[in-house]
Amino acid sequence: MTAQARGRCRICGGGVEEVLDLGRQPLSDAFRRPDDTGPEFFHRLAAGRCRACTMVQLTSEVPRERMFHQGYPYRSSGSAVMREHFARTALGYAETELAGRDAPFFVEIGCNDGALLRTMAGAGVRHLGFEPSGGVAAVARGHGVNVSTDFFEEATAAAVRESHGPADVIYAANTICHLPYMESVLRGVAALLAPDGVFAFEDPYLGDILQKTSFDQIYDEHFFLFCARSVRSMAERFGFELVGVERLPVHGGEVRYTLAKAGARRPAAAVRRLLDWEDEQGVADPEALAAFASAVADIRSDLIDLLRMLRAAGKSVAGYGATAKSATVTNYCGIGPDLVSYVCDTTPAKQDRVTPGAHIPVRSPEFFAENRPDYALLFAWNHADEILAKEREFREAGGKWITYVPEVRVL
Ligand code: DWN
Ligand code: SAH
Ligand code: ZN
Repeated sequence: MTAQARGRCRICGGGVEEVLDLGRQPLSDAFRRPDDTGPEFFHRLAAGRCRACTMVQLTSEVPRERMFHQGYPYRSSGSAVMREHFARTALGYAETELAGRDAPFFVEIGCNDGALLRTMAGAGVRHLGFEPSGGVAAVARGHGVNVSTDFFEEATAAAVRESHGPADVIYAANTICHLPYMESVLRGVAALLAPDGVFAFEDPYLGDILQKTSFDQIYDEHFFLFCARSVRSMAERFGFELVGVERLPVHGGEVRYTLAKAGARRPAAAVRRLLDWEDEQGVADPEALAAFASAVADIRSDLIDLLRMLRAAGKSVAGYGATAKSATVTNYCGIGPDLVSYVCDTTPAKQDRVTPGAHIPVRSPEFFAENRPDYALLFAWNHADEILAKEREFREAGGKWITYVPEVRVL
């Protein structure tokens, strides 16, 4: 199985024009054993824009089983802020959409370790999570969450409609943008969703990505970069209507889109406001994307210059957070263990491995405490508040943080 180059939009079949080439990249979550000398999978990572529907998307596709499997390492519950965000999200639906319904049914696509559904389980709400990555699905089950390890798509969604009846809410966080086979997914949603139900999903927002030049939101798993305009067009194509949008501060800026079956609900005023704002800003315009691509190249040279200068001055640098995003940064910029000697991360399945492509060793936070570098490169910049608060001592002892979002800076 190799990556499939397409050149055609995965939503509407229109022509896709490449806007940013991020070069040869590994699978962003394929952390390797240090002694593994076997071949490593690489693909060419590039983003493009559909001339017809404006959807920004990767120009080639990695087979889903290569990314999402038993050993998929990412755990949603690794951040206290995200645990809180998901608990609040679950309670919000329990108190609004689900309240007053007879035996309501809540479905989550990509429930991972159950960060959100454990609250539903705890509240006794009928629920089901789809999670094909078996390792994290088992963690969710350990928290009392009902999980199917099928990939959500038309056939698997229809089967759940048969066995469980319609869903009142279908929710997904950081998952819908991972699914190139969108037609099948939205047919599945149409089959499973109750006539007056809602389908809501939160994903990194193109408007924020452009504003912050956060090009590391582009990697194999993130197939689409959504904005309100492209999501509205996608929704309408498959018999839905975009009825709600909400900007969220998590993961560097996301939008929660709410879709309903066409004609079932009145769109909130916020939808028009965000669409107008996107028009004013030119969020999905080719010019904005060209400016983004040139800002990305500037960040690469600034970051490499800084790291080389620090090495020449005899300073030590470690990475903080072995994120999927950091695979794009290290492999695009050519950052290896010579410039960043290790990366510290709390995830057990990443520790004592090396990062994809760049092969930087991953170590525990305890190792970081005992082997303090002069500088820490914040790969998990989206969790900056949480991390800087918990690592206050690093700074107090003279340690410095480096970030590259929205520009290369020493904090
Ligand atoms: O969309 C996706 C998002 C939700 O999660 C997936 N495709 C893959 C993954 O992307 P990521 O790896 O870039 O996500 P995070 O949440 O930025 O990853 C943070 C990493 O940093 C994790 O490996 C955990 C680690 N971490 C840490 O070591 N100490 C995180 C925090 C908050 C910490 O204090
Ligand atoms: N919702 C979590 C996890 C996001 S990572 C959070 O926001 O933190 C994306 C998750 O989607 C992974 O756990 C992956 O295994 C899962 N996934 C990928 N394809 C899927 C599909 N077709 N159906 C359901 N889950 C899927
Ligand atoms: Zn299109």
